[in-house]
Amino acid sequence: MIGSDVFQSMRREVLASWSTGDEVGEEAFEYHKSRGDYGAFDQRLREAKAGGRTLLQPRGGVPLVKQQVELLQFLEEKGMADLLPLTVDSYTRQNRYEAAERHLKASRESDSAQLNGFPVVNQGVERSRAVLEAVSSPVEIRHGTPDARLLAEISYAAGYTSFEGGGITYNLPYSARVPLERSIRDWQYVDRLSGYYTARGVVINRESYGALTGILVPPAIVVAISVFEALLAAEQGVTSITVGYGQIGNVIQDVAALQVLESMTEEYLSRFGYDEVHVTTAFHQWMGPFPMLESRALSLIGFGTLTAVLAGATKVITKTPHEAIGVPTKEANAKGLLCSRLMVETLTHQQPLDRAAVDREASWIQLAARGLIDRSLELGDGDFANSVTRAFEAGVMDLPFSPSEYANGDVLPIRDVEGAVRYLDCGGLPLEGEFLDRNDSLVQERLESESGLEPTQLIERDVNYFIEHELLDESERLGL
Ligand code: 8ZB
Repeated sequence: MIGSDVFQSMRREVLASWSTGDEVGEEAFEYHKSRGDYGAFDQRLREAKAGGRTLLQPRGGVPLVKQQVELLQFLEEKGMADLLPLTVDSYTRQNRYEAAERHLKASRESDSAQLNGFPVVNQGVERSRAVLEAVSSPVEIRHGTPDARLLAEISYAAGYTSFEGGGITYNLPYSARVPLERSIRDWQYVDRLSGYYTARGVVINRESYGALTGILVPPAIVVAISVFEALLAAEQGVTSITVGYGQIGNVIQDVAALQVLESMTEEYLSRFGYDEVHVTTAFHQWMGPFPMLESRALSLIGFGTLTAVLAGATKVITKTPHEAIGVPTKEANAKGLLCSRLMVETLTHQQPLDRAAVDREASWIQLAARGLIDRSLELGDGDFANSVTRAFEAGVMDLPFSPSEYANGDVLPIRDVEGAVRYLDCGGLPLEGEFLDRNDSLVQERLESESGLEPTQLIERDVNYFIEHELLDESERLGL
């Protein structure tokens, strides 16, 4: 854990990096207590998990307070969201506060959205509080920021008690040239800050962005990365951790993956003595290319929720029928929520799956993930941050389709005939023996089933899994 003196001197530096940093101080704790919020987000997650219920959470962010309030109230009242988001704009994610300021000003002058999210740092503590105070559900800060130190400071001071991201999952899918070593260090600060609030009675929920690059990420890779982000967070005093997973589209594999994600995160936390950490799961509806056609988009949204409920996910991050187009209107956003809600209402407490098939798939994922994690731990000489940086350097950990220089990108995923993700090439991942034998025969079966196509064409088809139909049928793009 970062030592107390070092941490306090780091804080002074971070808070001095933009004017609104001045608004952060001791008063923050008084504020949380005055609202009676000692970790409302964590509380809601705990209740859901204990009751075997799956919560629904949309994304959503616009630059101005008034519109952000309208959006969140709409999602809460009309969309019946259980948990709310505050999605932060892209300039803030890049620490470009001057650019965010210009566009915030332009948004105010034109009374329209000139940013793709709410610029928490520029808006500062008071205005960020006004958003939180206008709704009754807990709100999470969602973004995609390799260096989120100041963003976390302003967010926690403003009263928010859940914060997405991590040193691996908010770097590798988002940045080309940010060294892992640096993003991990900056996120250790965020986790330390979260632990500091937690120790003072305000539990901060930290969510890892397990959807990663969004498409065809082999489950074992998601599990290994999530376990390390959980360990890194726990090491800094975080006690509420949500691990995430992005839908692949094969129900058995998705259910197995989410269950392994949860159980292995708990297992490794406990192995290193972090028994007090409470683990919950987030299931992301399909993060890849989305249908343009509303009927197909809603079907895919429902399919994702169905899978999440069968998997026992604590929450689902919902998509909208505008996904293929851009930032959704509040009405489209509510449609995604209501479409999802039907699945939650209907399927909770049903278990129509072939349990033996789920367990078989789960044990393969576990075997592979364990190989990645244990080999990485060996490389780190007892330091989790070193484990991760060295593992990615060596290719023992890897991420397909990452824009980052710090992931080799040697792993090539491909679907098997049932749509589950396998390895066409497993790069430097330490996978061997029966795991590879089974993998290779499933891949071979797929290659033979579509023998007219090159492997790269098959992968392209796998990425476009849910829009293939539209690519073929021109009429569907006409908005029918
Ligand atoms: C990596 C996350 C991407 C997803 C959505 C995208 C996509 C981004 C906003 C938003 C609602 C926003 N997203 N910014 N959704 N409001 N300001 O995050 O559409 O689904």
